[in-house]
Amino acid sequence: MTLQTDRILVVQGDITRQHADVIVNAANSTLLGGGGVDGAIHHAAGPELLQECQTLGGCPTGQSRITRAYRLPAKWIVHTVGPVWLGGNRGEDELLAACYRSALLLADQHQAKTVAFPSISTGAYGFPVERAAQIAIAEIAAGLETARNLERATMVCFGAATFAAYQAALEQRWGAGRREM
Ligand code: AR6
Repeated sequence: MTLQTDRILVVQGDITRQHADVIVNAANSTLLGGGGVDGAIHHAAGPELLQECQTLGGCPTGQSRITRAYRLPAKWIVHTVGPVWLGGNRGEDELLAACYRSALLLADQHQAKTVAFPSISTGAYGFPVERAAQIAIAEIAAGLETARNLERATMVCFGAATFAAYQAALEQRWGAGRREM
């Protein structure tokens, strides 16, 4: 399933299978792996990814770091650290927006044309997915506008509920968009 405008695609699938110049990882501040999409990316990339991550010294919430992608069908992995949802009054919205901004900037600085995002913070970190989707789509749209190299971004949603939330956010921003099933 796909919903797309000219530069933003929302798909349902597994991000480790995406052929994009940059794949974004929803990491934690240690950058040393974990469960969810982080675990899937480390598993698919292979042990060299952890070795490189061990040299980075972690990453604060809202910021991003870049590594090679090893066995993934991508050139780079941008690891970003989403906020833990604490009720919505602890700067979570701004921190989540900062994740998308910093990830897009790093990808663009590395001459990426295409980038694939998972739904940052909406799994283990508990960020409400509808709210996260609005922030993600707004920041991706703004980031693509100012990018020098980036042409397209794909939101890769793991489940149907996540896909529906991002599809709704994209439709809300651009009307019906173009739907391809
Ligand atoms: N492809 C795309 N999306 C996926 C995949 C996949 N292969 N696997 C899971 N998701 P989460 P967070 C979705 O928990 O909330 C980790 O342990 C998942 O269904 O991976 O930012 C880190 O180390 C959900 O929609 O990330 C951190 O400690 C989305 O990815 C912590 O979890 C994000 O869920 C980060 O929590």
